[in-house]
Amino acid sequence: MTGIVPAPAALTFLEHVAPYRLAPPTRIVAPGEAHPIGLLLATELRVATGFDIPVVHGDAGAADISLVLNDGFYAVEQTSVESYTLEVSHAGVIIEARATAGLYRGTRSLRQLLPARIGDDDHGRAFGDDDDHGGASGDDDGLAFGGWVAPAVSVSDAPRFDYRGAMLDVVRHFFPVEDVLRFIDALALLKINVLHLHLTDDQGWRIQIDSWPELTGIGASTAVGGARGGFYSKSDYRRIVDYAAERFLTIVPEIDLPGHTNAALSAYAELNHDGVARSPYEGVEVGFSSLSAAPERAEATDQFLEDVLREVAELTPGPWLHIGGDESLSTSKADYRALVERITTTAASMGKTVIGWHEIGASPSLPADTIAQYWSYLEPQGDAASLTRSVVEQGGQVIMSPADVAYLDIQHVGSQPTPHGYPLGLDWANGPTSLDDALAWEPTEIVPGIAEAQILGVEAPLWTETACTISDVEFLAFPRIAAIAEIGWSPLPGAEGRDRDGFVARLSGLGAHWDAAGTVYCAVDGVPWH
Ligand code: TNX
Repeated sequence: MTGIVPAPAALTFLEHVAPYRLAPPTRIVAPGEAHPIGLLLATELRVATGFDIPVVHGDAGAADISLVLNDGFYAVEQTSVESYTLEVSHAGVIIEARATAGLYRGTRSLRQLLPARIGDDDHGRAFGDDDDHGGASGDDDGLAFGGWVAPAVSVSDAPRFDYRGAMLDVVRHFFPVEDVLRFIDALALLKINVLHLHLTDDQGWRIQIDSWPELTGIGASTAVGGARGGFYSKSDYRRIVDYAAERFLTIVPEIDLPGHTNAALSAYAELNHDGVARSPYEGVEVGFSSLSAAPERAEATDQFLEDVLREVAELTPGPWLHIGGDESLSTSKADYRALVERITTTAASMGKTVIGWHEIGASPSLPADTIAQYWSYLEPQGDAASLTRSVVEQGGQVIMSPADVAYLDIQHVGSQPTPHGYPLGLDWANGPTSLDDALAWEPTEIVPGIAEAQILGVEAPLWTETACTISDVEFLAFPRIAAIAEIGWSPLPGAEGRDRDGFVARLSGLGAHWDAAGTVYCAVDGVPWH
């Protein structure tokens, strides 16, 4: 079925209106600030169609795709910069928004309304003699399969939450820049607007820091199980940030502190409480490493925090800096509080809003606007709820990542053994996690006392202890991340609950897009995949 994931706030199929047909002399009309988005869309549409699709500044003509920026425009009476309307008919396509972010989101909806093969960049596979794929650039002028047709629709759309994230752990296994860019494209199709990169942990340090060169010199060489290490140079990292920004995603860098720091502790002896450098670590245990709160280490530790957080903030045009704070199980409570205060104060002094895993609520002196990332279960475990509330009571907000439904690294239900011989993923967090689990939760119903206004958004983290390649990452992420995107973007469900059947039907259409784009996904039961 043709449809859009995540479900738009309002969508009407115009049954009595003829569909849109993308064919020469279609142009993209994108004046002013809309122009880069027009260029990006044209680049995508040219690949599979082979059409020229010029991008022009002037006025829209018949059958053009028109991107209209309009300051005074509000879709569905929302103020979000991501809101947009999309009108598709035989007369052309008009995407209108008050900001460039909204225009870009509108192009993602258009992509999903067009035939899936619009995302196929592999001409050899798609346009060879394989009948199933018959194609655009053969002797049939590209229309043998019915053409590049999109149904006539009227969409008026805006997100429910401002923050809709995915997290990729690039430490336990390292993923080169090209892999990350590929992942960003797949996230953008789902209107995900944040990619949180977990850049440091016990097993590796993945971001160049000029003033502490051994962080990568020594700390980047390892990964889980002896896999190849690696790190992003500053120019690598800027490429990721820029590529994401063009697609209206913000990169949130995470430097995990004060625990999960064995890689730093192996690179610099002076950060250790006993002044002795730790050995590199390639296992998957957590909770054994910590920065030192001892007075004799204060000078080195404070310099480290200042330099690292400054250099990372300088690479970060976005508003957020994630300082970790999770599972500091070998840090005493008093030391944890003291260290988190120093870490968050330093991060905030870089002009950034601090994000930390919900444990940071143990600190009573968090900077204004600090954000807790909740990672306990739908049924909060231990003191997770009170720690999260503590952050909110100090004036902060919450990102919801309940591990039993939003963690992408947990095994899929019924997933088949992989070529590695084991089902991918971990099995804690009440796993395996089904697609229904990922869809059937409501962010406001988890932590008592935390309501819509205190929730910045949702995020689906993907830890990579078992994910060795980007195909493994994609297999774990898709399709469950589409459910998280739906929760983050689509309107609060009414009394009858979320439209599960509609989601499944739309997801089956999206699967065809993933097939065409070569995005790996787990063909979970219960979805009529093509
Ligand atoms: C817990 S959840 C962690 C990570 C692990 C993950 C495995 C959280 C904030 N920390 O260090 O990779 O479990 O699922």
